[in-house]
Parts: sequence; structure tokens; C-alpha cells
Amino acid sequence: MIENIKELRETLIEAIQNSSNVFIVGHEGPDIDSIGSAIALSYLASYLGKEAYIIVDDDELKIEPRLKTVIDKYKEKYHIIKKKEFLEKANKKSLLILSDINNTDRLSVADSLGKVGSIFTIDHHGENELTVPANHIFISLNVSSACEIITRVLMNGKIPYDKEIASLLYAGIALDTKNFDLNTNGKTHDTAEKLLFNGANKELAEELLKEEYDSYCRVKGLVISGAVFKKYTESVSAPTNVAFALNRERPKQIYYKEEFAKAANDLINLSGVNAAFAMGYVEPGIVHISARSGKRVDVGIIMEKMGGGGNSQLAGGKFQTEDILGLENELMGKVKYGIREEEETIESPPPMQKRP
Ligand SMILES: [Mn+2]
Repeated sequence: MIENIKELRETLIEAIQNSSNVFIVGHEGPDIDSIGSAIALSYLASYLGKEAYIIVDDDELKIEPRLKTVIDKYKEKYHIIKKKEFLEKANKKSLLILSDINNTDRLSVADSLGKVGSIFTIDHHGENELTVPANHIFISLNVSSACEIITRVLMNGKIPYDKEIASLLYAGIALDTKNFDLNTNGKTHDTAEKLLFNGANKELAEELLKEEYDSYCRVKGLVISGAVFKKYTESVSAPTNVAFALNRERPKQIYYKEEFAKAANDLINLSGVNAAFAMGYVEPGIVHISARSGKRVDVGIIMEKMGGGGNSQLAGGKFQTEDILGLENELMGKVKYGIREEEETIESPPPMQKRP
């Protein structure tokens, strides 16, 4: 495990120089921290004279529009490629850098790690059982973002970078700190200041944060004005309450899949809610349902009956329909299959034995 920025800079530069070519990958469902840090790393590799590629394998329709604009803008300049091209170009001397991720959970190339000779992880999230066994690992939970780490590497090596890189790195830090509100310390502010001094434009950060805010409003809209609650068991002491959320005013509104997961999470966290379903269109004619529950309802069984899947507390599905309210009705009818019988807490006494 690499201990500090200076050691990271030295190890990273050496690893890049010793490679035949460099690939950088962030987490699936990219954001400006993963993309911004990947672009700065791609820049660093080309600065060191190496061919570098950024792998983004997500379905383009599912990437937030403002971030998609950024990806499209830099696609040629910083060689943003799909996994297929990575598989063609990678060899046993290639270096793969994981930026803003350290595990296989949201990693598009998780099944192809053996394609490269060396893996280097740079992240600010904790490790878990799915953490990739990389050759070099720098993980610091005390740094706001992957973009802050890369900025400090560039600063530490006195490596010059242009205004575009500065703006992308600034935007990544701004996103992961909710505009410098969370997870910051003196170093974060110093780093951001340095980026502004080097020409970072705050506009990109503001645009991308606005997208985050719009998404926040869409999720809260589903929870606040779109939820209905139904009681499923008659028990007065402990009724089973289930929440169903969808956009009732404009049912055909298009959402990002993750927004249903967030809405369902918000609902299941309300006291007295035993299961929550959030649903809506992810593209015309395609409805996504996200389901969450506590112990008393098995949403896995319910979603299976609907034709989806998942486990008892976290499930979902994709459905082709123009009639979302009809689908909700069908779902409301199938919830009964997932209600768990109240457990018998008192053992009934054994039957009396008749004397022979
Ligand atoms: Mn991040």
C-alpha cells in the first residue's frame, strides 16, 4: 500500500514508463470525478510519452446528459474507448489504472483483468471483499476525491497541465464535496485554489452540480408527491405498510434507473414502511421497478412473480409496457406473495399424553 502522494507520484510514473501502453478505467455509472481523474491520468501518460486510453463501457443512453457532453468532447483527444477495443489493444506489458474505484462491483473490465501485466489502483473509497488485488494500491479515505489525488500528484511532480484539465479536476472535487460542503480539509481547499490559479473554470462544475441537483429534485418528487401507501396485514399492533412511488402527474417522464433505487431507499428508511417500490420509464415503453424491504416482506419473491428478480431485501425488474399504472396495479396484487407470516413466538404446549 502506497503511503503518501510523493510515493504515489514516483510509483505511478515508474509504472507508466515501464508499460507498453496505459488503460484507465473508472466505475460504471461514471461521474465527473471518475471521468475527470481518468482524463488527467490519460494526459499524464501521454505527457510521459505513452499511449493511453480511457475505458467507458456504459450504455451511452444511460450516462447523464451533461457528463455525456464532456465524454463526447474529449473522446478523440484523450482516447475514450469501449471495453471491446481495450481487449484488442491490451497486452501483457499494459498497465491498467483503476481510478475512483478499487473493486470488481462496478468495474466494466472485471472479467478481463488478466489481459494486462500490471494493475494500479487510485481511490478514495474503502476496500471490501471485492477489492481488486492490484500490484500498486493508493487508497486514502482522507482525500475528497480521485480528482484531488491526481491534482496533488501533478502538483507534487510540478507537471504542467492546461485549463481544460484544471477545470475537469476542479469539477470532480466540487462534485464529491457537494461544492466544498462535505469531506473537505485544508488540503482540499488548497488543491482547489491551485486549480483555479491555473485557470480552472468553475462553469463546468456548476453545470454538473446542477445536473446532480435536478436529479435530487426528481428523486424527492417521486417520494413526496408520487408515493402511495397500502396496508397489507390486518394486525393492529404491527400492520405491514408498503409504499409505491411513481410520477402520477406525468407517468411517462423518463428517469435514470438509479433514481428509482434512491427513491425506494428513501421510502424504506421511513419509519413504519416495510417495503418500497419506485418505478417509472427509463426509455419510452420500458419501465424499471426498484424494490427495497425490511425483514417482514420478501421483495425478491414479489419481483420474481412479476418477472424480475433480486434478493429478499433488494430487487427489481425491467418491463415493457405503455401502461405503468396497470403494472403498478399488478404489482400491488402480487405483494401478498412476499409477506412473511408473523413468526410464532410462543411455543404451543405439547398435547397431553393419554395414559395407557
Ligand atoms: Mn469519487
